Amino acid sequence: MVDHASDGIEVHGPESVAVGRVAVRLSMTRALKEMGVARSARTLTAMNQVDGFDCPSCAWPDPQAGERSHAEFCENGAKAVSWEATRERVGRAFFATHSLEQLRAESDHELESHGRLTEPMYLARGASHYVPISWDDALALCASRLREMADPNRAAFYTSGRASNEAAFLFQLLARRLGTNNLPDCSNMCHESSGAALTETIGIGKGTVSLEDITDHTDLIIIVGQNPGTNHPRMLSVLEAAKRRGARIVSANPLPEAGLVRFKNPQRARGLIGRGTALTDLFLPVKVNGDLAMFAGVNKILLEREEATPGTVIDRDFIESYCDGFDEAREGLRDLAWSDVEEASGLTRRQIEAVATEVMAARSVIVCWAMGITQHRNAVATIREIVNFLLLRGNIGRPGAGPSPIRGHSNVQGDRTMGIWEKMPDSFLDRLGEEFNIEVPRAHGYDTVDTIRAMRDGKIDVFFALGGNFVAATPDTAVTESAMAKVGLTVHVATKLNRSHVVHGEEALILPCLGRTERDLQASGEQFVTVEDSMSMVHASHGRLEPGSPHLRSEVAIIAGLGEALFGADVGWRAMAGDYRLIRRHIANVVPGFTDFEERVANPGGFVLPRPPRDSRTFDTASGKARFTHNALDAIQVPEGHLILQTVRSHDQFNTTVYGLDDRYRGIEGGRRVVFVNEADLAARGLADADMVDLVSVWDDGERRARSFRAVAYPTLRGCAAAYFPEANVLVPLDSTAVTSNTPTSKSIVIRLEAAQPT
Ligand SMILES: Nc1nc2c(c(=O)[nH]1)N[C@H]1C(S)=C(S)[C@@H](COP(=O)(O)OP(=O)(O)OC[C@H]3O[C@@H](n4cnc5c(=O)[nH]c(N)nc54)[C@H](O)[C@@H]3O)O[C@H]1N2
Ligand SMILES: Nc1nc2c(c(=O)[nH]1)N[C@H]1C(S)=C(S)[C@@H](COP(=O)(O)OP(=O)(O)OC[C@H]3O[C@@H](n4cnc5c(=O)[nH]c(N)nc54)[C@H](O)[C@@H]3O)O[C@H]1N2
Ligand code: SF4
Ligand SMILES: [Mo]
Repeated sequence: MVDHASDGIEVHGPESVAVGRVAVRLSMTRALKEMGVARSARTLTAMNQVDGFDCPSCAWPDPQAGERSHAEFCENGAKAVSWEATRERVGRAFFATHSLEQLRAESDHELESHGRLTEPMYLARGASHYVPISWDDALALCASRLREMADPNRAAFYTSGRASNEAAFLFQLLARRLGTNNLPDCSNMCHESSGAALTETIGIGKGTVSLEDITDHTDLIIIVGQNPGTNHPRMLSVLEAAKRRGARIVSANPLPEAGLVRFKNPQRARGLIGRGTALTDLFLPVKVNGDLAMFAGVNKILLEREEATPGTVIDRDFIESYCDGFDEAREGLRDLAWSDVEEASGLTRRQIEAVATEVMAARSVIVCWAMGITQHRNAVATIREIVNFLLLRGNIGRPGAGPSPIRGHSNVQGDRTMGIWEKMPDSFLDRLGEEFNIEVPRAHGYDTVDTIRAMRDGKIDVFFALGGNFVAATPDTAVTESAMAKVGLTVHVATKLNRSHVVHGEEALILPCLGRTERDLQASGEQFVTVEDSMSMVHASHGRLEPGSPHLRSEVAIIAGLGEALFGADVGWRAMAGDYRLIRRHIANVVPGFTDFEERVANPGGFVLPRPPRDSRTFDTASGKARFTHNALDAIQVPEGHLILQTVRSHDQFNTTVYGLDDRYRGIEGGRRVVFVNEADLAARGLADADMVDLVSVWDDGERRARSFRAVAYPTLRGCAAAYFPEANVLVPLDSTAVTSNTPTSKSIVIRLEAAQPT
């Protein structure tokens, strides 16, 4: 990991107001710089429109087709498209003059800043530079390395959540046709814990809430472990609409995030004047990883109040008709000691009682969450406790109620639906095998963490990534980077140069692809692709801009080209690449909920996938009922003098894509190597704001060090700290993962601060 400069950082302290949608001036400055005037206008007006392209940034849903404004995007969406539609190019001349050694010395921000990739590039064994290679040769080389493997399980196929449904479906078909379920994806590091907990308890691995549930129906929205002002900015306008209707908002976060506190809506005339709308009615400064205790505490109070006045608090009819496991869960909560709840949550009993009071006043409740919940050792237990919370008052399967994990990448949810998962159920694999008349492997494959282990142990010959930035996004940077070097061939389908292209296997290929914004012309004419948002709406996305280079290929064309190089005519690779309707026809036959796919996706705004718990209170679990669970508190043991570090996104990044070095809402300017710590915790260590420190993480296999961070005194709870991802990934031990979901614990790393050692 190359460090961003840590000198020259300015710190202004956190802001309390966030601006949703277009922070006009800021997003336009960035757009004009990258794209120029005409391209900016053409690009931004097509974004999130019915006949335009889906914002490639986050997975927040769009309003109904008739209810969209002309500028249906936020500041960070504008940054994402500007970054993709930039006029900068990184072509063969650049690679001829930049050695791998030079490129490895650049930061993530610098690498991507060089611009869009233009043609396939190849790095031979032992070579110092990438050189151009034709598409035919690149695909033939990749195919022959895959064919030379002793076992198909010596390949791994990684997907980042920007891939379209069509590309993702073809990609999993390719892997399974080859004979492996090694399909790790970014979701393994993201909402895997949500999928695991929800599948077990309500029989579906995603949320059950729609946009109208928030805007029109719910009485109370609980937002935990999420920073919408930065990561899902248009959520703020939806929350504002809900508030104006009278809904209330409770949020819990170790950091007082600007977007949770107040919001100025720039799309309303009075939006930018004044102090904005106060969003959160009750804010809980919870300890990092304290949410399980908090929800268990709320549930305990609800049960106590029910006992005091039977028939008034919990929904007994719902529980009796639709749930099981209630008695065991109730016993567990009865035995829970308040001292443990307070200790683990960092909240007082009184604060937790205030949440319970809000809940009792609300007929319908929605819980939204993101990475602050999923990336902990006991993440799955926390989400199961959230489900207990919802089930107690029948807050599922009726308007304005339910679980709403807010997804990250724009199509990460769709990729899963399409079969990007190392553990797809047999029912899906059966249909896939029948549809294409192929033998489909059944043994589960590697997820992301297991892929790194396999690489490290010399068990991977070919690593093929459909987007993403594997070495920068994954934990334990030093371990992962050296694991990558043990792979025979690494292949990256990408739009921009990144760290995973310069930390490579023995041989490497970069295959440049079209981005979401670009026109996709194939044999049968212009194509569109489809995506699924966080609320299970599937809709079309039409690229509008001229491709960044005449040599770019679509992701679909690249995968189909490799399929043909490997298997010949076979399942009809070339035909599918020539006409994406053929892929959608196969999807309709294989993936549940996609009947009449082509017709339904022609609707402006698309269609919603079935969600049985919402649609009919049907729960496809082992028992056929929604399941209450008992979840023991499992606080992290923090040795004396240590802190729990969580890693967050700044306002100026999309995961490993670092647009700039500011984090406006948290008051940071010009640098990313900062660590946010409570002032008293600094003082207790003889430190003060602006001191330079090393972060040292402790784990049972030894210590890891991230050097030279500027300490920032910040209003986070005592005992907690925060730093930016991916700079802090070096501190996350590979083996520190969530129980059941195997998600790296990027939000709970035990560290201590040491005065910075000279490097
Ligand atoms: N602009 C922009 N948009 C993005 C992304 C991006 O990088 N940039 N990334 C996309 C992706 S892939 C994802 S997954 C989402 C991520 O969206 P978020 O989950 O909002 O992203 P993080 O920055 O990881 O923020 C985690 C939040 O949880 C809080 N938190 C940390 N630990 C705890 C805890 O134990 N309990 C509670 N209650 N809160 C906690 C943090 O203080 C922070 O506010 O955003 C997506 N959208
Ligand atoms: N410490 C820590 N680590 C984390 C997290 C955390 O909160 N803390 N969050 C985790 C989460 S939630 C996630 S989702 C992962 C993200 O992990 P990834 O999805 O692997 O990473 P990204 O940074 O989103 O990928 C960026 C790259 O995608 C490529 N790209 C962009 N657009 C396209 C496109 O249209 N097609 C193709 N083929 N390539 C494209 C570009 O080359 C760009 O460099 O990181 C995880 N890692
Ligand atoms: S909220 Fe997300 S999807 Fe919507 S415009 Fe902003 S970044 Fe794009
Ligand atoms: Mo994510």
